[in-house]
Amino acid sequence: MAERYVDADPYPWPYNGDLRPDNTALIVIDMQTDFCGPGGYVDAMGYDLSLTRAPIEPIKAVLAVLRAKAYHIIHTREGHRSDLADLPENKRWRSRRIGAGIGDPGPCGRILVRGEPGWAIIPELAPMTGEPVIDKPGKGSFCATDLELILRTRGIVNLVLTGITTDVCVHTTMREANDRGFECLLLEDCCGATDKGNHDHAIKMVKMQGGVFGAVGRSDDLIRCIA
Ligand code: C5J
Repeated sequence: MAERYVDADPYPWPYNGDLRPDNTALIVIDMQTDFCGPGGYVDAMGYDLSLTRAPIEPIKAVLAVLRAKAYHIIHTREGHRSDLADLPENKRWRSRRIGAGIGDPGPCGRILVRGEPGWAIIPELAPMTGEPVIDKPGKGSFCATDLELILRTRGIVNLVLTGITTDVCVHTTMREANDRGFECLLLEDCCGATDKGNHDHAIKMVKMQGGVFGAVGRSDDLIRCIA
């Protein structure tokens, strides 16, 4: 096997140099209108949309290259059943407290409800035919989903994480994946948070203890490595 590494921090990624299209997946997390579009959940909470929109172009560039090289591509969406049977009462209560009640009507339909316009992945990053889309009721992509089964079935061991938000759904997914033995790379310019400080600290946390959850890289370094 010819070893291949992405220039990353705190170590060249993946740890063993075994980076191939068939054992590696790009995960695009929650690039939905509710998290980065006008009238969605994040907008209703009053956060700066430019922060969660910042990764759109870098993700688009990575998607184009990884699709062309036949890497696995997987998308996720956070959302709930229309009867809200999978929405914990405390999650709903907290969201209402900040003026963006999950399940309540808004300019993009019912907030974070499956099938509503706000819940859809933004057109710029729309999944292509054959790319799995994981619907998740929580922050982590492994909780109450078939993501792990799909990854194991396909022999995927390396995960490249992108999407929003860095400190919530991306971080929770990275931690879940790391504990399951997946080798994770977070692309820092392909993520965004509702607060710049939280984004920066979430990135820093990954790099502690020799890479406690994996490594952090940038889209151009990944593209250079695999192009
Ligand atoms: C949040 C997410 N922040 N996709 N969801 O509630 O990070």
